Amino acid sequence: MSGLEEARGLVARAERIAVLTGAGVSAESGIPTFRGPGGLWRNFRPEELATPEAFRADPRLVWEWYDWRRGLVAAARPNPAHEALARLEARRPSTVLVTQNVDGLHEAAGSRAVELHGSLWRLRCAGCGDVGPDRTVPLRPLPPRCACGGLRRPDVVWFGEALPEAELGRALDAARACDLMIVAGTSGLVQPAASLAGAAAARGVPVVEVNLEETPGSAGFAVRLRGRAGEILPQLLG
Ligand code: BJW
Ligand code: ZN
Repeated sequence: MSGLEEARGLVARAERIAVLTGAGVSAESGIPTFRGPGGLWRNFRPEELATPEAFRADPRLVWEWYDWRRGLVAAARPNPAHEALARLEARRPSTVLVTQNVDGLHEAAGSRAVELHGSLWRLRCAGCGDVGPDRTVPLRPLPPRCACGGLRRPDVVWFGEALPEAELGRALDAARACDLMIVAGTSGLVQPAASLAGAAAARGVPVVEVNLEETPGSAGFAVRLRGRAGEILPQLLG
């Protein structure tokens, strides 16, 4: 039996599926992943830009990166991976889709994803904490300011910052309650998101990984499907 057939059997038998997605799921929409080829922007690594320290030191530089990414995403469309997951959710309402992505493409495909790392499309004032939607592309002037005079930042989770409590709670509940987990397009390097699949696997729950390559967690997963999420997920989920 091929890995794909085995995984399709797991999906057919599962009653509560949890899905964790990462940047690889949006790669086929033309959005660069963080690590690996194309993950660099002007020779900076994401770890050098996605931090509160980087924002304090040079808010304009950090905003130029986010403004560039907002432009890419605004011109992008959900791909067959997002669409297959949205169909799964519609067919099986017990499915919980958790994403590390901040691009909103799951939502654009019709999903109600739990956004663990926030959203590119909300701004938060670093001064007064006011949060609001903003889809302006390009955003000018950079960095944008709040009426209170404080700097606005993207409402995303940077390294060293806590994940939003409600979303993390829902993701942990899903990892504890699921009887199948699908992990797609994530390197599994960033915590605490990466630990969700390990937690499910430790309970004996089968984990199906969809990725172009091996990841540090691969060895503990029941089925490993190598290839593009936009090709594999539609075959896996029907
Ligand atoms: C395809 C494909 C195709 C490509 N088809 N596949 C425990 C141990 C060690 C460290 C820590 C720990 N706990 C916490 C930490 C520190 C840190 C961390 O994890 N560091 C590690 C790097 C070592 N974590 C944090 O700081 C987190 N905060 C925290 O824990 O706070 C604690 C706290 C509590 C209370 C008070 C205060 C603090 C926060 C992490 C935030 C991460 N933020 C970012 C940026 C978000 C905003 C933005 O987008 O700009 O999130 S970093 C970046 O990485 C982004 C992503 O969501 C995240 C994960 O990346 P992802 O999605 O996996 O992408 P890639 O590029 O890594 O991988 C793509 C994969 O796709 C690859 O495998 C490809 O092969 C594959 N692929 N094309 C299928 N077509
Ligand atoms: Zn403010």
